[in-house]
Amino acid sequence: MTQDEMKQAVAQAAVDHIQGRLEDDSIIGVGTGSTANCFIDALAAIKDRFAGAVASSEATAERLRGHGIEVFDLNSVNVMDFYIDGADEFDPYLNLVKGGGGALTREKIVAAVAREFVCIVDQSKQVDLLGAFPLPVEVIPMARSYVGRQLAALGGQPQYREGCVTDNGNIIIDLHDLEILDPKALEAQLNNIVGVVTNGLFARRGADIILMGTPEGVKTLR
Ligand code: ABF
Repeated sequence: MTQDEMKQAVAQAAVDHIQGRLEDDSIIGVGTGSTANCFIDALAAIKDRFAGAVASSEATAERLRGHGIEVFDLNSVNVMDFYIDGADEFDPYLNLVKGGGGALTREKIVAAVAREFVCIVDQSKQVDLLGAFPLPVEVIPMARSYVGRQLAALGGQPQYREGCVTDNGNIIIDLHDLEILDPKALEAQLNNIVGVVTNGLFARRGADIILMGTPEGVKTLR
């Protein structure tokens, strides 16, 4: 099974996971990235079974609309049963690193609203300890140098992501070479640096369930 086939398999598994619990007025939170794109394509087959979606990025909104799925502003949504999104890394406690695609802030906001966060990944994302994937930090542009110095003081190697402007008009600094021993504490610590908008650790609100694509089929981790 190729990596793309594993992504398609977990995308379909996510549709199977939610479809029995959808109502006509359900709104689904939808993430960003190639695995989330597979989910959007699979979701299109049941688009008449729910009201629409909230998108975590402009790219996702465009893909949803391309399938004829209505995209709602999050501020008009009170209840969201599911958020479905990929990840760059996950550990045995379902803590995640996200934001390789640059959409971390909107992803974290939509995930916060959802009752259940269903994370869809292929097995390449599974790690014992987070941190091999550079941790993305979204930063207000004028704070770039200051935040970079603060991140270096934590022991990692901050690297400005050249040419990347987020959907919110901010920049990304990727923090390399940091072993993340306490994801919840680091998530809070990073958020306390002035100029940081958010960071790619999803530990305080990690995944509720992970659907992982493997060559033997989709595994469910809770
Ligand atoms: C988003 O897409 C992310 O937060 C993560 O950066 C990325 C994973 O992408 P892919 O599914 O393409 O590996 O979910």
